[in-house]
Amino acid sequence: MKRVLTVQDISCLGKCSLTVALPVISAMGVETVILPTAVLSTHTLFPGFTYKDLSDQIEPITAHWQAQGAGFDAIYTGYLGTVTQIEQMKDLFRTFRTPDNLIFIDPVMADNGKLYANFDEAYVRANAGLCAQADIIVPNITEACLMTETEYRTEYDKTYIDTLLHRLALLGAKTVVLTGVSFSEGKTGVAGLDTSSGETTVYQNDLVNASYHGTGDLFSSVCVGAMMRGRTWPQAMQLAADYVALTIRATLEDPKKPWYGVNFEETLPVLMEMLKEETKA
Ligand code: PXL
Repeated sequence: MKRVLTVQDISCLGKCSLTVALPVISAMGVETVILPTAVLSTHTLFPGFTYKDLSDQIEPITAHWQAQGAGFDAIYTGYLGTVTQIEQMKDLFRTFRTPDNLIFIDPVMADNGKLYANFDEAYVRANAGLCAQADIIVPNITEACLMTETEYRTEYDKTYIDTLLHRLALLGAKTVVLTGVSFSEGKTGVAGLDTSSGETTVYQNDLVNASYHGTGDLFSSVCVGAMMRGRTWPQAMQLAADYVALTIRATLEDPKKPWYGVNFEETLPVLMEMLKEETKA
């Protein structure tokens, strides 16, 4: 069984970061080791959230793992709270990177043209620096614009996305995937660039007209899980995009849906079927 280390916060209530990554990657048949960077009462879209920084735990926890000879087939970082923690990730990569493992970075910090609470320009620059260390990065368009100092647009064409992908590639990751990319009305999806071949891959599915918190974390978790289960990155991003879309659809049908996240718990059995189907194909 493959083993993933995922590093992100615990938002106790809110269906995002570790409360998504741990159940989803585990359900995909991949051991999931967690390193919580902070404990929050809720994610930062709730007013008045509490925040306990766990930066001082990162070094002793990883030192203990090292002493136990632990290793990881992938390291997946998501929401990190501070510039200090971004710097700590560089040390963590130095310690646990091997010639074969996958460094997957989701530079979670912004959406819809805006930074999340508590983040600033220094945080953006630090995240851009961290992306240099990745095998694969999966920013949304807002995060990509911030890191590449590109004007954020809600209406764009293929040239704009192509330019963004190539600017992201200059940050240094091997594969760059942009999420939330729509090339026609009623569609949304992802666009990726493999920097070694120069090949671009686009995947579009039907747009579900609702925006939900935590769907980026769901997308990344499914991508990492699928890659650990032997999928290529284009196969993984396609599976993840399809699964996120069907989960948003299922959530919309729930009369008691929460405002703060999607009902992935309800659709995990479908994800299991999708994984089986792909294995047969
Ligand atoms: O889903 C991304 C995310 C993760 N963790 C925390 C957040 C957010 C987005 O706002 O606030 C604490």
